[in-house]
This record gives sequence, C-alpha cells and structure tokens, in this order.
Amino acid sequence: MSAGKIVKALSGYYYVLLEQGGQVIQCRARGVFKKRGITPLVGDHVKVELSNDEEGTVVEVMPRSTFLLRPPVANVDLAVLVFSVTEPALNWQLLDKFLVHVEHAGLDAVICLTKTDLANEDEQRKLEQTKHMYEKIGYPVMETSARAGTGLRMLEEAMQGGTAVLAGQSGVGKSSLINALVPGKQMETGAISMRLGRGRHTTRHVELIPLEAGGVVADTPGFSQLDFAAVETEQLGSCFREFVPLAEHCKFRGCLHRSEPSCAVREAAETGQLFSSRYAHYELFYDELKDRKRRY
Ligand SMILES: Nc1nc2c(ncn2[C@@H]2O[C@H](COP(=O)(O)OP(=O)(O)OP(=O)(O)O)[C@@H](O)[C@H]2O)c(=O)[nH]1
Ligand SMILES: [Mg+2]
Ligand SMILES: [Zn+2]
Repeated sequence: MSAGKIVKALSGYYYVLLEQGGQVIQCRARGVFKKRGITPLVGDHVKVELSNDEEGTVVEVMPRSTFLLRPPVANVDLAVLVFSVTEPALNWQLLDKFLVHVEHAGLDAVICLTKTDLANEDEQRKLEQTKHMYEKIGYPVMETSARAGTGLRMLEEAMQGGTAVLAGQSGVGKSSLINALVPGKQMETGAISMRLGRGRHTTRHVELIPLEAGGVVADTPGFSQLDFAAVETEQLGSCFREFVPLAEHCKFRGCLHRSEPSCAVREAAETGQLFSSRYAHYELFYDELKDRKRRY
C-alpha cells in the first residue's frame, strides 16, 4: 500500500500523487466507499493499492482537517471567493452565502474581485463599496485582472504556502486567474456568451495546481446555486463574523437575533452599526433554512 494525495478527480477517476516517487497514479475508488456514503475528494490524503506503475485503487481516506462539498475539496486552508465586477455582475447576496459556507466549514477566506479592467463607473463604485464593507468586516479584498495582469502577486502571496481553493460562479474568471498566475499552465477558459447560451460550465473537474511560490491552489467548476446543506439555524449567526462579538451582549443565550428582546445584533442593525445588506441577508438565509426544515 502507498500513501498519496488526490490532486484531480475526473469522470470517476482519482489521480493520486504518491508521497514516494512523486508520480501520479490513475485510480478508481473501492466500491465500499459508496456504500458508506464516503466520496473521496480532491485534497484527500489516501492510501492506494497499486495494480501497476500507472493504475491503482483508493482503499482508504484519511481524516480531513476541513472539507467543502461545493466545490468538493478537502484539507483546504483558504477559500478564495472569486467574484467578477461584471459578466456576471457582482452579487452581495451570493457573496454572503459563500461566506456562510466557508465560515461554517472553518476555512479562512479572502475575496478576490476580478475583471477590474472591464469595470465601468458604476461597477467601479460598487467595487470600492465592496472593498470597504468586507475589509471592515474582516476579510481581505483583492482586486485583480487576469487580462491586465494586475493584483496577481497579492493573490499569490495570500495563497502561498498552504492549500487554497478558488470558488465562485461560472465565468467569473477562476481558470483565467490560474493561467495568469502559473507559468506553463493552460486551463480551459470559456467565453461568456457561449457558456450561457448552452448553459455549460467550462471547468468540469477539480484540480490541485502547484504554485511557484509554494503551496497549491484548486481550480473548481463554477456554480451559482448553493443551498445550506449542513447549516443549522442556530449556527447561522456565528457564520456572520461581525455578529459574533455583538452576540455576547444579547440578553438570551442562543439568541437568534430575530424578535428576541434586548438583542444586541438587531439593535446594531437598527442603529446602522452593521451593514444593512448583511443583516438583511442574515434574515433571508434564516428564513430559507427554516423553510427547508419545514419541508422535511
Ligand atoms: N476582460 C477580462 N476578461 C476576463 C478576465 N478573466 C477572465 N475573463 C474572461 O471571462 C471568461 C470566463 O473566464 P474563465 O476563466 O473560463 O471563468 P471560470 O470562472 O473558470 O468559469 P468556469 O470554469 O465555468 O467556472 C473568459 O472569456 C475569459 O477570457 C479578466 O480579468 N478580464
Ligand atoms: Mg474554469
Ligand atoms: Zn441577538
């Protein structure tokens, strides 16, 4: 048996980078995983049984430090939430939803705004508002353009040394960022009109790519729909970073920050100490979670 790490998953195959020797082996996963409801993920540390020099079977998945199901990756330290300033338009509601997922999974996050070369005046204003708001909340915000080659070093610095994942809607420019960052790497990228016309996503697999500065980054398929699979209503407040210190002053422990008396979070929202969109999205997601529970 050999130890390795899954660096790519595609069409039912797992590509495992062996710890010893450094070659990549094409593997199937042992059938028993499916029965147990375990899906090996890119980033997983695994044990493989080799059939020959090029093929093997994943027989064991080692415990994970972190994992995300959307995009599907394990053992990631940093989520880079990629949002373009245009095509598709920057959407704070979706950004807050991504942040809930990432906080819930216990990952660090940075926000990467892309395609800054395309921003018109309105979009430039929105970009600046976004930067102001999310940096105040505590997330680094980077401005990049793969086309113009700007902001890339800062992004690389944020990712270097660990395992990062690029997450974001289809067409925001995740693969283009990788191509601009990693010499010699050419991920497939897709023109917007074609993709939307056919409803297709350009990247369809997750892949770990080594960075020159050290560390790895995962390119992932884009998505726009995201549900709160694993989040409980009681946990939602703690996924809004800036609510956490306020919540200590709520009268009731386990306060849900909706209609409880003496709720420090709601009071902060009412007096303008919280960004209004953040509290509005909290309410929206809360109702979505409640609704989901009712349907079961
Ligand atoms: N002008 C401009 N266009 C960009 C930039 N980055 C990406 N694009 C274009 O946006 C389109 C989508 O880019 P991709 O890199 O394929 O987007 P993606 O996020 O990887 O999309 P999926 O793989 O479907 O998730 C392509 O036509 C790119 O050329 C940028 O910084 N500026
Ligand atoms: Mg892509
Ligand atoms: Zn409260």
